[in-house]
Amino acid sequence: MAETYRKDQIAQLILGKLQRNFGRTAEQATTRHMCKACAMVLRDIMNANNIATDRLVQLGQQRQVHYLSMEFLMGRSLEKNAFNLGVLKPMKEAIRFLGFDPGEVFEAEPDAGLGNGGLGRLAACYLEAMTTLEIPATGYSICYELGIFKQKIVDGQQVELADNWLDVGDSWLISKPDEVEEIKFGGHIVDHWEGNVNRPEHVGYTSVLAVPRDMVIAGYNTEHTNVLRLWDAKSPTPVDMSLYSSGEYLKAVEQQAMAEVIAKVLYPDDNHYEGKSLRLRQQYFFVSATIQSITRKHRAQYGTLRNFHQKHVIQINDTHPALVVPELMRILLDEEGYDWDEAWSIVRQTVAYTNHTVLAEALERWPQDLFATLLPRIWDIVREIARRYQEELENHFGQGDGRVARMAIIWDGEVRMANLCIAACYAVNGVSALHSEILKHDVFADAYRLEPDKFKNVTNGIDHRRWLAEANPRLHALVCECLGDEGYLLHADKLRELEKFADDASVLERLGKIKAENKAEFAKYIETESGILLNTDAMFDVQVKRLHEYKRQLLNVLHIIYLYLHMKEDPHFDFQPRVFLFGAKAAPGYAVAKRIISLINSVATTVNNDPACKDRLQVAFLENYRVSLAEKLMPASELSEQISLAGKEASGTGNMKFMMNGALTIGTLDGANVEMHEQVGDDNIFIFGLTARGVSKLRETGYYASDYYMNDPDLKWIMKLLNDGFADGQNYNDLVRRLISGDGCPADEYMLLADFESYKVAHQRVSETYRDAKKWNRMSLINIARSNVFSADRSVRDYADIIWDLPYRK
Ligand code: 26Q
Repeated sequence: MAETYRKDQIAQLILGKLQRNFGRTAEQATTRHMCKACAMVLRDIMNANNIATDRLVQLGQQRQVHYLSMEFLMGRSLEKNAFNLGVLKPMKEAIRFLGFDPGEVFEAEPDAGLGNGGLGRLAACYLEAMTTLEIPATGYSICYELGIFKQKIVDGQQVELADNWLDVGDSWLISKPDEVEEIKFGGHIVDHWEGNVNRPEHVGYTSVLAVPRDMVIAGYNTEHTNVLRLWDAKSPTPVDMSLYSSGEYLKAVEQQAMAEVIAKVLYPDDNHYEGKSLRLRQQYFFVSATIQSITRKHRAQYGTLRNFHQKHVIQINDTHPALVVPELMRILLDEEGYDWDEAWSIVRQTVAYTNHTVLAEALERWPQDLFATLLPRIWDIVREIARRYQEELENHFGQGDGRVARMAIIWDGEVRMANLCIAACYAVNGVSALHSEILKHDVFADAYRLEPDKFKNVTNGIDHRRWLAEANPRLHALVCECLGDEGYLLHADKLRELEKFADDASVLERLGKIKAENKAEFAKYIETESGILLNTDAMFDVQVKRLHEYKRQLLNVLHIIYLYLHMKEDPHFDFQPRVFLFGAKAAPGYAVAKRIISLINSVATTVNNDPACKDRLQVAFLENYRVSLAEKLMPASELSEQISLAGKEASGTGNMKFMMNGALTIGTLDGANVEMHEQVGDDNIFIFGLTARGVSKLRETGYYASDYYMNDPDLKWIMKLLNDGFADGQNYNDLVRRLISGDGCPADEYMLLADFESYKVAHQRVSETYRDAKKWNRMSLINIARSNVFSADRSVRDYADIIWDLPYRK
């Protein structure tokens, strides 16, 4: 770093911000003022770095990455940016010097919750890693006024509250009104033929303006910066009564309404597609603004778009930004006047697609009528892409072949976004080894046979600076002491050297002590926030993630009920004390998921108030699980529940955060769990349940959940309690029906009953192991040491090597 700051300099800068922006001295300032002032100080430093970075990238004419995602789940930035800029220590001292507590100032920052879960958090980790690796990259998304809802639990049920993050969060943003783009919706296309060249004209459309609000991203120990460009929606015309007679008045009202609603709120559906017109408008809005902005800058620098693919790679985060394909075509055809083949060739060398899910209900299939009405020119282009692709497929496979129908881009009145991406992108990747294999041999098997080289794997990773060094300072200190320096921050592979201490009794003891201290700190936080007293002598057994049936929180609950029933019946039931912690948001429209939240709370009420469970069994539902809560929880966790039905979880990234913080995993061979298992071996992880292949076979031969129920007295006992109801008077016979008889759909779709026995046995192994603290800590250390491969730096290097063909900092 060229410039470092001392405490007194930072204090001066903060005082200046307080005075100029809020007209206050430090004595008059609130914690919130202080938080905003600190953010502004760092933003100035980063802006200066950003101007320098921009100049260098332009001069070097380097190839750039554009990472398009409907979600960036950034969380908080103040402590993170200070850490990366190397000013955390002096900034904390300055805050203290000005009479504030740094911890309280950091807590005053709201999470930037511009995402649902895994896919959004991944984008945030990758932006950090790309910056640290000095790759010229820009993230693009929407500046949602309301991020993911805040969750409250009232009488055991989820209630959603609006998340107004911008109040403090906008201290990080800088508006660039001069870089505004115009986005056109609706209307229709008039063809103008010049000889045999068509010049389509878009008429009668409604405009929305896209205004950039840029968030500068700091990398660790580098002056390189990148930008997250969040597009805000504005109306182009003020509503003016004097326009009434000209017929322009209604148009203006329409434009204003259209503009105001587009950037209003993030759709809270995770892994679930709903064909809402507003969602499609959001997608086109941010994609069109982004492509216009990139091509405008490119044209200004090079005077042509003919070399566009040599200077840019566009990575799309699932199919949500798939409209880049027809939008880039539109610009090359209609604005540059290129012919179809040249335009198509540029697009095909520029765009790469990452798939994040194999769940059928998450695949985007837009009704073609909606498409045609909302985006008439884009619809024309997609139709032509689809027509040519289909012709190609028919030439290859023959007409009427089932494969042509399966691979079609437009079929049965719907536009299939995944097929559009497969046709147009030069690379398609899955997010874990298992998931990438499933894409090749199952979901996209036809396309794989056609173009096998297009299919790649890049296993997900996490920002280990945030999730280890910053979130778990005690563990960070121990790691640095063992390794001799902080080198692992830039070279995660150095974590492997920790293994030299696998049999060092004093290191193992300290590891145990750190976990105990982190548990105590977390328990204190929960007590202040919610009044719940956690038993810190018991093992912290944690499942935190979005609530989804395939993730099987319900399997965890069935097992807890099993423990409870046995403990009540037999006071001598041999049992290792546990605290079961849950955290999960349910999509507001996902009724079954909400029922499962309610069940967890009913079980918690029952168990926690039963004297038979005192000091042995406790259940807690943590309200409003989010990035900043995860940062407190991961360091305190001992057992990580990763229990999805094999083949369903594309990767998982929470699993990696737990591992890096020394929790042991109980899990199925799903997603990245498979690679975690490969890293640590059978002895250092608790694997149970069906494999992905086993699941397929069982489905083929016929899966009968009721057989498992009939043959297992424990399952019968558990279901009886669910039917009879809990201490709070709630019963869950709807969930029982879903498991045993199906309730209109196949019974137990996610095969909980098939995996129950094996899960129970794995938990017994967990308990036995936990009794031997030294053994447990040794396993924990091995997990930490071998978590190096799950650093986002490794993932980003993989993207750079395999897909982007770009150099990076060594
Ligand atoms: C699509 C259309 C309309 C409305 C919403 C959506 C939508 C929104 C979010 C569809 C899917 C998502 C989110 C998917 C997601 O988070 N997938 C997760 O991605 C992680 C990062 O790769 C993986 O680790 C997880 O396994 C995967 O579930």
